[in-house]
Amino acid sequence: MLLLAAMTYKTIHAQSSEQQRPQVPNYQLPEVLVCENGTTIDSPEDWTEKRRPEVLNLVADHVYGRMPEIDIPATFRVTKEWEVFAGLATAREVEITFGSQSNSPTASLLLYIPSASRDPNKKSSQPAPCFLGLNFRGNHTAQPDKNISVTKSWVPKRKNRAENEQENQASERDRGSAAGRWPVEMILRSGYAVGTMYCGDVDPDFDDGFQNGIHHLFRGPNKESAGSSSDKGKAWGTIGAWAWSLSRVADYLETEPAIDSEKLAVIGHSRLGKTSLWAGATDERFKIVISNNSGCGGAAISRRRVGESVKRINTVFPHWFCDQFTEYNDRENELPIDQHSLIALMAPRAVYVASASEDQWADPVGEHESLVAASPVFELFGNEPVSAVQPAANQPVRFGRIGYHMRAGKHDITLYDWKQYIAFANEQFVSKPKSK
Ligand code: GTR
Repeated sequence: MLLLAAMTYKTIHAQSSEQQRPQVPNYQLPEVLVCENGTTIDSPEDWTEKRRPEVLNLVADHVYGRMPEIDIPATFRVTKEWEVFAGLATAREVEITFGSQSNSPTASLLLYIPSASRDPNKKSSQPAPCFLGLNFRGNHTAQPDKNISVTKSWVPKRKNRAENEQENQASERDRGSAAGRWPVEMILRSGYAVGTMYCGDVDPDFDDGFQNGIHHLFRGPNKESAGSSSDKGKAWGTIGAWAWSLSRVADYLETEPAIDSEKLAVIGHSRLGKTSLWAGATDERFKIVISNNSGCGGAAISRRRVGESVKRINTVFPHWFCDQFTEYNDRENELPIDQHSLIALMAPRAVYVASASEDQWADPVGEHESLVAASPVFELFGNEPVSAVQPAANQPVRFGRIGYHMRAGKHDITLYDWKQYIAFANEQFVSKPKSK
């Protein structure tokens, strides 16, 4: 099923941008500031204490699934360290072991730390703020650097594989293939650390009934809090597992003195943009949350049914969300929340959503609308309102803690996108605009 999805993906994106705009059904978004008991929230305190926990639970129960309440510890081991870009930074590989069983899964974090942030001779050296995001096919795809280990985990098949390559195994051939998506040197020169980890090290991206990846750690007679037995429809899916792993990386970053763990920005593209949003919602240590072309089940309003629909995503990717989400196939209006509710969970931290003009599959209008609809929550904290007018392509806009742009072009994350994220992070982290 996944292979089919991968093969048809490009075609779908291209077709949907050529097709006529589909009719958007009539819909009304659930009121983000109205509590389940009908009271309207009008103070930051009431949002934080009363409404936010409700919204978080609703988004978990109806979209991504509940994260297990069991505390599975992660342990960290630096396995490799080397200099990159003529001493500009240190690259480091950290093996993260989830749990303490003999078959505990491990993932490899690739972390770049600017040398300026760890120079023992410079009294002035400051810990660096850090971008963190998962990648699609292994850390070795992020840079053409022979030192980066090639993942041994399952990877999606590539079209036109060489004959001697094993199916679903990463190979040298892919080294640096995603370097355009990870402009590491530019990020470092801007004064940021950057970390990435392969999502498939945590949970392979196919529907296997959660037999592999980290899910099995949460099973067993005394481990029902994964929701697997008592409340099956609400058990977490793969996006939940990926988001959980980003929090374990944040645990590690908190132990690293060269990283400023008060300045973590979580970022992701497409399915991993859905993941960064859910990670930002569930873990408030992420002070900036960035969604790049995340679309359906990410930043886009589900009720609009433009591009990818809830039914389509649940059918092609049955493992991403909780089973309860399938209840809304063709019945989006019955969702007690919509994706603007997810965006609202970031307040009063900073959130940036980006679309691409030719990516109608991810519904740029719906991605923008979720910011507009979440704005009243940020406004409670003194943020300026988000304009309802969608900006033209390549016209980034900022409204205090909220940023948006629609890049001209296709579904992707590019240098242009990263430049906007860095400019936004500079504003949020360096000049630190204060909320009321
Ligand atoms: C597509 C899927 C999208 C998006 C994308 C990606 O096939 O329909 O929701 O997540 O994959 O992750 O590249």
